[in-house]
Amino acid sequence: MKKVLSGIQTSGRLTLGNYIGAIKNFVELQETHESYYMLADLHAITVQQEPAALRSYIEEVALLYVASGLDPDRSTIFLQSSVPSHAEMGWLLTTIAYLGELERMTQFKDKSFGKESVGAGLFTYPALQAADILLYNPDLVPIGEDQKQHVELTRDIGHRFNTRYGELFTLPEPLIQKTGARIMSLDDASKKMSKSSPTPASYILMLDPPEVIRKKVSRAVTDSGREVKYDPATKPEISNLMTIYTHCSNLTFAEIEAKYEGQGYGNFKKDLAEVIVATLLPIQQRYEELRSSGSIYDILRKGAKEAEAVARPVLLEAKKRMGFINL
Ligand code: ATP
Ligand code: LTN
Repeated sequence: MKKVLSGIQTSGRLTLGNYIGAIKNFVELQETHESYYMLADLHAITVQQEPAALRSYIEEVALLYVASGLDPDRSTIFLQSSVPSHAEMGWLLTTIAYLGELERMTQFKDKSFGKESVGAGLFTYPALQAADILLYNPDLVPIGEDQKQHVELTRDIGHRFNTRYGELFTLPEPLIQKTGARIMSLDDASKKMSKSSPTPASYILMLDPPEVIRKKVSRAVTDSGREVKYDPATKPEISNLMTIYTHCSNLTFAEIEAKYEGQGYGNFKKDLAEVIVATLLPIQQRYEELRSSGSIYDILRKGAKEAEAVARPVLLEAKKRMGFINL
C-alpha cells in the first residue's frame, strides 16, 4: 500500500480553499493509501499567535478533519507538537538546508514582505516541513499549488541527506489536482483564498452559516460580461467560481456552461451558493456532534502514539547516520 502524508497549519479558521485544495483529497486518499494527516501547529507559530486563538484553531482543524470524513481507524490524525520527533528532525534538517534555497521560497517572500521584523522560524519553516514529511517516507504529499515548492525542497533536502549519509529517505512526489489546487479570493481573483486574509469577504469559511455563504457569494466579484464560461485567462473571476461549483457538485465545466447559457450571472451565483451550502452543511452538523461528544482528544492521543511509533525509529536512524550517539 502506498503512503501519503499531509498537513494544514493551525494558523486560522479553515476556508473552502483548504477543503477543496486539501481536505477533500485527504478523505479520498485514505481509502487507498496508508495515510498520515497532521495538524501543523508548530508551523502555525511562525507568525505570532495569541495563545487562546491558537488553541481554538487547533480544536477547529481537528474537528473539521474528522467531520469532513477523515476516519481515525483508517488515517493517523495527529498534532505535530505532540510528536517530538518532528521538532528534533526539523533541527537536523535546518542544518542541511541552504540559506539560498530558503530565500527562494515564495511563501517566505510573501509572508515577510513589508514586515519590519520577521521571526526566524518563518524562514526555516520549510526545513521543519521536510522533517514532517521525510520521517514517514511517504510516496505522495497531497497539497494545493502553493505548497509545491516546499515539497520540491523536501526532495532536495532528502536527496542531500541520502548522498551524505547513505540512502534513508524516500523522495516523495507532490500530488496536486488539475483544478481546485488554487481557489482564488472572492474579492480579488489574483490572490489565493487564504485563512489569514484580513478581509472576511475574500473567503468562505468551512463553518460559515448558510446565510453568510449566500451573502458572500452574491457579493463575489465578477467581470463585466454576462457569459458563464470557463476561461481563466480572460475570465478569472467566473472561472474561479466555476471551479468552486464543479468541486461542490458533480457537474463538469461544460455542463455548468450549458446549464447557464444565455442567463447571465444571477442564477449561476444563486445556485453556486446552494451547492456550497449543501457541501458544507453536513460537515457543520457532524462538527457540532463531534464537538459535543468530546472524543476529539482521544482521537488525537491515539494518532500521536501511532505517529511517534513510525517517526521515532526514522529519527534515531538519521541521528546514528549523522554520528550522534543513541544512549
Ligand atoms: P495561511 O494563509 O495561514 O498560509 P492557507 O489558508 O493558505 O493559510 P495552509 O495551511 O497554508 O492554508 O494550507 C493548507 C493546505 O490547503 C495546503 O495544502 C494548501 O495548499 C491548501 N490550500 C490553502 N489555500 C488554498 C486555496 N485557496 N486553494 C486550494 N488549496 C489551498
Ligand atoms: N506548510 C503546509 C503545512 C504543512 C505540510 C507539512 C503540508 C506542514 N507540514 C507536511 C504537507 C506536508 C501548508 O499548508 N502551509
